[in-house]
Amino acid sequence: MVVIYIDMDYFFAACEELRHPELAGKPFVVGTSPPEHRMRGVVQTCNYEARKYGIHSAMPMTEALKLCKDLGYVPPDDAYYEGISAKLSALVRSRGYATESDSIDEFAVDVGDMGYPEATKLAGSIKAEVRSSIGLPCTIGISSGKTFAKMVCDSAKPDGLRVVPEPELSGFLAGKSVDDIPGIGRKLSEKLASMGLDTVDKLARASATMLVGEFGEVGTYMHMIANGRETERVVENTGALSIGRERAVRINAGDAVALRNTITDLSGQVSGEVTRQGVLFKTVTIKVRYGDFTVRTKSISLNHYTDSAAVVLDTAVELSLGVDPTKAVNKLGVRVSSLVSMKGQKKLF
Ligand code: TTP
Ligand code: MG
Repeated sequence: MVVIYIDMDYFFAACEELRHPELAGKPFVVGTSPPEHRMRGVVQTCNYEARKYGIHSAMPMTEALKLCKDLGYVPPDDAYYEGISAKLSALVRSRGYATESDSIDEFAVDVGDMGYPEATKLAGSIKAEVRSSIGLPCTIGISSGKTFAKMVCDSAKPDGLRVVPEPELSGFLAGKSVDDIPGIGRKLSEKLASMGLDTVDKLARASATMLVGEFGEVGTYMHMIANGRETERVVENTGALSIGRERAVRINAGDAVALRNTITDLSGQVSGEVTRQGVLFKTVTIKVRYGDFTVRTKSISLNHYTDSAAVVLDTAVELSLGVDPTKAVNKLGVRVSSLVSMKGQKKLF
């Protein structure tokens, strides 16, 4: 199986440069902006000029400013980024291959048993079209599975196109550190380092039984990846980015306890999936279907991305206060949307 993995470069910031060309070439960030004071916010992303100063996503704005005194700042405009993401999605999907997108700026395309030369040509034409018709740079990795193609893509940033065919995979992996494996975040890589496993090479030679004993399912995943065996498939989806859970119920909306219990359960399930997929969300929605089958949805959009389970629950509970207490309810749903992926945190190992 050959997978083409596309990840946009400094996406939100690149979108801003597209409509404000005067921003290009100078370091700037796109960051959350609490109404009281924007400098209390967090960096969402920054251009590569700002990265030279060590600035990165999720860094507090105050820290970023210490690293670069002349740092430019642009508030986020999610509707604009989502519009561009939808165009990208249509462009990538128009090629007709099974495509998975779990984040606003990333696409995994399963081209089946297409040979590497042909896949490289296809990737080159996608990259050129993203540049010519949307105006943005992206990086593309090609390899023998979704996780490997993503790692190849990460290694080729920015504005790169790199192919690592299966026979070269072990050489590619051997030079990597464990936190280059998608899903291995800081905590896990620190734990692995304390066990003497700081490189993919060492991880590959570690005992699978020991890794499973220590880390469960995650141990299997990292041992397989370290040994060049793919564990993840491309799961075709529409690119509609949300995570939701619904349940048929029979409650009287006046029964606040029953309503809250169901909302709590559903919120917990949604948060579990948010953690598993390693995404951040910005919008929480509840859906209520009343006994007469009328459906009502209500949403709250936060002013920042988060993966907090408490935020899902509190927002869903707040939204549920608007449920008509005189009616019966026969279905409830909780959903989060406006997703972005949190690099290195997938599955929160
Ligand atoms: P990424 O693809 O992780 O980052 P990027 O596209 O900005 O940079 P690159 O891929 O070249 O390294 O995330 C895509 C967008 O998601 C990013 O532009 C902004 C948003 N985002 C956040 O808002 N908060 C975060 O913590 C992260 C990681 C991303
Ligand atoms: Mg990106």
